[in-house]
Amino acid sequence: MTHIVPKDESSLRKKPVDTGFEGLSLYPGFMGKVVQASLVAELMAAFAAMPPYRPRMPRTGRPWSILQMNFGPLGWVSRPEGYAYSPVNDVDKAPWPAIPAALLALWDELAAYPAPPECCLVNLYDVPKSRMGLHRDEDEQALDAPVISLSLGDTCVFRVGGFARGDKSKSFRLASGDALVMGGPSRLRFHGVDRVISGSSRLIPGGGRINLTLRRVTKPAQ
Ligand SMILES: O=C(O)CCC(=O)C(=O)O
Repeated sequence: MTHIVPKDESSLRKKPVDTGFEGLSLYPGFMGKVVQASLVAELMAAFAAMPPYRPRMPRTGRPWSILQMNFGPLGWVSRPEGYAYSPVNDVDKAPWPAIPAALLALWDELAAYPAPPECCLVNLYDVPKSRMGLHRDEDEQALDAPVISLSLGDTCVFRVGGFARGDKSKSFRLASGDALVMGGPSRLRFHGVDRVISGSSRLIPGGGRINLTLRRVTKPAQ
């Protein structure tokens, strides 16, 4: 199924810039301002019905510095016993809301994968010290599918490294509307968010950054 969303000025700039890593493609301003604003309104309505929560780290139980939520048939959750995908949230066992059409359209345009995403993990960087440590997205069976993320709101300093935690890494900025594809030989690179630059965008009421990460979890039926 093809998902249609309104096109705006971003259609003119849908070319990736060179990140220096094969399979890691950055599309600056991929989503234009009009679509970003309507997506934020849709997200806010969804958060009113199912509020984002502050997850806890496996083992230590320490709270994350970000809030999380999910859309889609499977949500990624961080629990004391480990990371998992779950069809319902851990708060009241309700199913996650459907993935917004604008994000399914983004996947259709960039993923080059024969099946839709099953998880849209929402990371909300709500306080100036919110960050995400270096990690790999490796809880999925479908490692042949890319991970695609969209940034909304304040710009962040995103870090990407190699295939071991201590490998050399480099950073670049992700601004509102930027889409990042991590696929092919870059699918399992370590990555994280060093910091968010407060006040760099006025998109989100009250400020902050929202990252939406689309993932295919299971292998599609042949
Ligand atoms: O917030 C970001 O840009 C990165 C999110 C991320 O790495 C993840 O959800 O695995």
